[in-house]
Amino acid sequence: MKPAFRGAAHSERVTARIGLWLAITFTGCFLTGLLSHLIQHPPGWFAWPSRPVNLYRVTQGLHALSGIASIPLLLAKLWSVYPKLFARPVIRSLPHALERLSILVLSAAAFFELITGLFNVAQNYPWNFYFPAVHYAVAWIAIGSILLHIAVKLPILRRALTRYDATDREPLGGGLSRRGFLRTTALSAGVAVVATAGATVPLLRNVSGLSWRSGKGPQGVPVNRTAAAAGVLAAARAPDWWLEVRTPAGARTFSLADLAALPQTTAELPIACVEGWSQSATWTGVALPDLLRAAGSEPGVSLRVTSLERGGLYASSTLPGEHTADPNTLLALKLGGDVLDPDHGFPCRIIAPNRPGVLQTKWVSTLEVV
Ligand SMILES: Nc1nc2c(c(=O)[nH]1)N[C@H]1C(S)=C(S)[C@@H](COP(=O)(O)O)O[C@H]1N2
Ligand SMILES: [Mo]
Repeated sequence: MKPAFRGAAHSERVTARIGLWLAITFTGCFLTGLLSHLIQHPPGWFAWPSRPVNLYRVTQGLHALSGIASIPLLLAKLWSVYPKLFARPVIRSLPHALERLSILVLSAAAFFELITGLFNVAQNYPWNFYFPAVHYAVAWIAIGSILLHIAVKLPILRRALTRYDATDREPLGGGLSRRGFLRTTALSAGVAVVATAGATVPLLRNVSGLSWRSGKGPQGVPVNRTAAAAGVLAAARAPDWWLEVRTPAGARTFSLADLAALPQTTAELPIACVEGWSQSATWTGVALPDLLRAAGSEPGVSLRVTSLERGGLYASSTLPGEHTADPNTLLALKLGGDVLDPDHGFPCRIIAPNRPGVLQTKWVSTLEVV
């Protein structure tokens, strides 16, 4: 046998330990991803509260960071078992063949999820399929094959994780002990997380070399899609812009001056992008309950929000009753005390507590009770 294959990395005990860590990060990533999916495509039985204000910010931050931590862990796990992947004969029996096939599916699905997620976080959209739909579908394949894999490996897991073994500390072929390899793996995962966490954890902003766009952008807040890219600059600046609010009581229109004349509410609220970055800011505008009353409706109704933007994936959203009843859900006119920058949604944009960024519709033109 080649000496490298006897190295510390390739013992059953190391594989099982890293497997356990991966199971934890993957499960966390799956559950937070599932939650994000439910919030964006809520089935009838599902309701997402508007408080605590920062809850989605935390769950989606965990989604991106547990995914990032999983990348070095998955690579270490594959390195740990890779001699086995080249064992001969390739197929020993039918169960053995099925097990190998399931590992192939598992690795492919896991890599697909981590890599597409990473590209999405980096805001590169090199694909021509609709990322969230595919990322969501493959997540079920990944989690299903992981559960199957754990069930098959349970006897090995029990053996490898429960028994104390003094040789874990001894240097093996390659000079590293099993413990040493595990420590290096954990450290890589930790560095990957700290290097990117500044995108959502304010305290880490200055140490996260790789954190993508925190604090950058007009008015100190990152921009996801600019007014120019959305093709709304002219319509947003049109002097005869008005907002239309359609309720069962009829349609009412509000000019920018009408909106400014309504009671104004100021709230500290985050934009929490599905990509994992988030940032709090001070927003001022008309609280949705006030606006609904001014338009002749009661708060607590579902509202369809439509943007001036034509045809973008995020050009409209639905605000559920929990949010239209919340006095901190704003049709924002100001950011940090100044009129909204066109890139942040001038003349007005939705900013609601505890919501994914994709649903914080910018350049609003119509609100309709549904
Ligand atoms: N009309 C419209 N609204 C939109 C978007 C968009 O592309 N079009 N992007 C959304 C996304 S994905 C995010 S994260 C937030 C970002 O808001 P910001 O650019 O003001 O930071 O706006 C949301 N509102
Ligand atoms: Mo976003």
